[in-house]
Amino acid sequence: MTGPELAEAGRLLAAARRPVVFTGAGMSAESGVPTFRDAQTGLWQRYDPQELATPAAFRADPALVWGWYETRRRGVRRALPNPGHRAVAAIAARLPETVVITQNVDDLHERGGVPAPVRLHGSLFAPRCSACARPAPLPSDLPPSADPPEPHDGAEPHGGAESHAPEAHDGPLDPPACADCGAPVRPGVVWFGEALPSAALAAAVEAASGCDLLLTVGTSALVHPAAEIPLVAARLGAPVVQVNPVPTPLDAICAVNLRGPAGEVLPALVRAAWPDDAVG
Ligand code: BV8
Ligand code: ZN
Repeated sequence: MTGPELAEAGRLLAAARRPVVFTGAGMSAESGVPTFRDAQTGLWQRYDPQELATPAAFRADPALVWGWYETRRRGVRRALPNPGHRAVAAIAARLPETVVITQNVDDLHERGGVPAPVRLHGSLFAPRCSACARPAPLPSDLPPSADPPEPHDGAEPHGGAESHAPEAHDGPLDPPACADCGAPVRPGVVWFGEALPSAALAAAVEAASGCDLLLTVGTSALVHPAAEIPLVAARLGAPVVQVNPVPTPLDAICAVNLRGPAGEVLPALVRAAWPDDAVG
């Protein structure tokens, strides 16, 4: 990616001191993690993610919902951060006041070099009791028979049964019982209809209110209140730069819209801002 938009976005990034990087599912698409818009695979294609990701669905069929999250968690475990994740880490390394805010429940920002992103919607790696909220251990990842997993480097998922061990578990799975009260363990994510973690939401609003640039990457900006974070920054006069292959409701508030995949655009943006600091 080249051109005047990239040069302008590079200029804004180079001038920034307190940037916010706000990410959605598109950030991890090139790592092989399906976005919410992407069609589900296998058994799950029968279900709407927004229906499965609810307290009601878990109450109605805990094994179905737990199985879905276990399939997603195993998929993420096989995924690797892509050059976009590494470029975000490079921005944070160069500008220590950078705040990374994510809607994603994968751990690819951390594995990509951003130790503590603000997690608005929780994590696939923090199960807890659905009754007493006691943190629960992560289930062991591999059934005794499975071959060791092959790392997934952002290319399209490999073919062949053994590299798809998650599929072997692709289905309903009874959630473990809480060691304290025996209630079913649930994934540590925020479901539709549930409040966001107040500390994370407060940290996100504070960062967006004080930033001098907001970079929004790979989000359709349809889920609230997360989708309001870029609006907070724009309302307070910070330039907003969007990275997304397609237009979104945020286009109108953006100083620059970079139309392309995060894994290609973000490294190019870092090079445009700091030519002497090539990444990826
Ligand atoms: C709540 C965790 C109340 C679980 C998630 C105001 C208006 C309208 C509706 C509401 C409103 N306020 C509240 C609501 C209801 C609801 C909501 O927003 N509904 C929407 C659907 C209309 N919000 C809630 O329920 C929230 N809770 O309001 O509680 C309350 C308050 C107080 C007290 C009690 C209760 C909770 C919302 C959080 C739900 N949990 N995730 C899980 O993951 O299973 S949301 C989940 O979906 C993700 O975390 C993310 O936020 C969202 C998906 O959006 P994106 O990340 O943007 O991904 P998407 O697939 O949509 O788009 C991908 C984009 O990437 C695309 O634009 C694509 O073009 C682009 N792309 C693709 N490839 C690439 C790329 N970009 C760059 N590079 C690429 N390679
Ligand atoms: Zn419990």
